[in-house]
Amino acid sequence: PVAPEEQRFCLQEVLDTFKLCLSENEEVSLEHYVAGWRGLVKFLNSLGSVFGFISKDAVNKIKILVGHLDGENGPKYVTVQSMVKYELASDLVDLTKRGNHPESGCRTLLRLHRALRWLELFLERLRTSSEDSKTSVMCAESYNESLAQHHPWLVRKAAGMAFCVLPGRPAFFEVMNVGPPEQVVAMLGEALPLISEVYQVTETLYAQHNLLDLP
Ligand code: 1Q0
Repeated sequence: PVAPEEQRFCLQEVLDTFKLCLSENEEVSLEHYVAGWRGLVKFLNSLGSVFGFISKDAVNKIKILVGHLDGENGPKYVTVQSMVKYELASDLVDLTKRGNHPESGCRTLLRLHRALRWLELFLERLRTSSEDSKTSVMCAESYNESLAQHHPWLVRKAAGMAFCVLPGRPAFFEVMNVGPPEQVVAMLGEALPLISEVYQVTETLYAQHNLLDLP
């Protein structure tokens, strides 16, 4: 059993992992990327079981990527750049329809990458929101502008229902475990440029290799 404090989410921790993600030469470390998502999943889990179907999928994808990292070709998966290069050169990616490589690092990371855009939009709304703003509305708007475009109707419906039970802004800030609201806002201001840089670097890389629509 894991000690409760290990499960306790802390925004600072997530911020730190995203900081570690980008190296000086703009490469994205897969290990830290995955660690960032682990932290976010922790947060999601602390919001209750309604979000279980979301965190389960995220955990699944994290596991797939960790499997690659820990596998015999682990060194090829050190950065997102090296992963893309390796998987493409070795024909390990299903490019047009699902086939022999349903668990390629490229397609798996793409799902998280799209979710990172949602996170960016959502956190920006949270940061600039007022006390009486509704987290459920901010969350739904961000989702509709990003991830929803990649999800079938049923998933969109389920997600929409889950958003409705999100805690209000004060409780939400509380779970972030940072301190008073002003401090949360300040930390979001610090976190957002890092998250959007990681997003942009990945987006550009995927676009260059025509990987943005992997099945
Ligand atoms: C706070 C509320 C969280 C809401 C998260 C929004 C995302 C909704 C996504 C719902 C869909 C999940 C069900 C599975 C979908 C898969 O079909 C889909 C595609 O994969 P595949 O293999 O079928 O092609 N998967 C995905 O699109 C990946 C979705 C990953 C979502 C991960 C969300 C993790 C959330 C973290 C909470 C962040 C809290 C933010 C505040 C924290 C402050 C830093």
